[in-house]
Amino acid sequence: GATRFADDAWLLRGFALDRAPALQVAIDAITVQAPFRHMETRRGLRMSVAMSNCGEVGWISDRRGYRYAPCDPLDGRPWPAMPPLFAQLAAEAARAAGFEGFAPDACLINCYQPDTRLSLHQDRDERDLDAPIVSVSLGLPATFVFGGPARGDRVQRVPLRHGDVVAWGGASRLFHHGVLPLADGVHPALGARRVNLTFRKAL
Ligand code: MD3
Ligand code: FE
Repeated sequence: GATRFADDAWLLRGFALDRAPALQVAIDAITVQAPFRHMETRRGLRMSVAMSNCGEVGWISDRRGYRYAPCDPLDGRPWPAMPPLFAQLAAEAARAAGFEGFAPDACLINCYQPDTRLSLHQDRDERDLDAPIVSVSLGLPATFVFGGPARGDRVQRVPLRHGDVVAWGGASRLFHHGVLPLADGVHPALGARRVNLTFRKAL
């Protein structure tokens, strides 16, 4: 079932579990074309999360800042297409959380290794802030931190495991969030890493 952990923020425990092997095959195919890489921030810091994308546009960061781009900057080719399996899962999860008609055009693929973290931030580079965001966790467990509209708001910690799906919309869409440093471990299917798919309507 779906658990609400904030206004318009829903945790769907194990929602993607039966599709995890197929998702993994698709992720492997995408990251042969568009390998995981550590992007640079505007300030020149290397992000500890390694990233790739599929879909019409992909999220990128470099010395010019953050944005969505139609092509992979590593080779100038379009990002791999979003597999129907991905788009279907994202739409189903959004519907289960009460967001009807979600059609993502971008999927950011984040790869965490032990010690990798994602510091508290907001996602505000998307044109349509009314569309929800859906995220799928695979591999090692992580602690998701979820705050509020202001950076200093108190945070809740949500443990995310292999196969969990979270959907955010409405009020919580612009809330601050992050991921605590990944603990050491080896996942039976994915090895020593966590892979997170984040589905967005960016255009
Ligand atoms: C909550 N990724 O890529 S899940 C990100 O686990 C990101 O890799 C995390 O935050 C991860 O930007 C968290 C996805 C997520 C994405 C957007 C959100 C959670 C969100 C926007 C608002 C609230
Ligand atoms: Fe985010």
